[in-house]
Amino acid sequence: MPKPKLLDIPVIHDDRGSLSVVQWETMRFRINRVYILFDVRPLTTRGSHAHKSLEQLLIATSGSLEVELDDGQGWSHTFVLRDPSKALYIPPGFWRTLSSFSAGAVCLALASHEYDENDYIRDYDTFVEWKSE
Ligand code: T46
Repeated sequence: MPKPKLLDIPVIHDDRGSLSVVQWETMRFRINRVYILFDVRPLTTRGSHAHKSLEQLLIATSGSLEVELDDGQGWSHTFVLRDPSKALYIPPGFWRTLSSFSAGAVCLALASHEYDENDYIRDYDTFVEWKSE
C-alpha cells in the first residue's frame, strides 16, 4: 500500500525568480482534476474526510498550512506545507485534516480523478471500519 510522502519538485532558479515544475517523474498518477483552496478563513479546518480511490498531490503555492494524515489504524503524521518546491503525496485511504492556514495561503491540489462524492468517506468511524475490512 503506498504511503504519504513529501516529494521534491524540481525548481529552476534564475535572476528573475524561481519556477517549479511538476511533471511525470514527480507524479505518481495521471492528473484528471486541479482545484485550489484559497481565501481560507483564520482558524478554519478543511478536509476531515478520506478517499477510497483518489490520489492527490497538495502544494502550498503561497503561505503555509498543516495537513494531518491518519491511516485509521494507529498511524498519523502532520505535514507542514510552506514551500512551492514540495508536494505532499496522499494515497487513497488516509483521513486528512487541513488546518493552520496562514493569511493568504493558497493550496494547489492535483487529483487523479474527477470529483465524485461517492469516493468520500466523511464519517471517521465509518472510515476506521472500512479500513479494517
Ligand atoms: C481533499 C481536500 C484537501 C466540487 O464540486 N468539486 C471539487 O472538485 C471539489 C474538491 C469540491 N467540490 C464541492 C464539494 C463541496 O460542496 O465543493 C464543496 C467543498 O468541498 P469539500 O468540503 O470536500 O472541501 P475540502 O476543502 O474539505 O476538501 C477538499 C477536497 O474535496 C478533498 O478531496 O482532499 O480538499
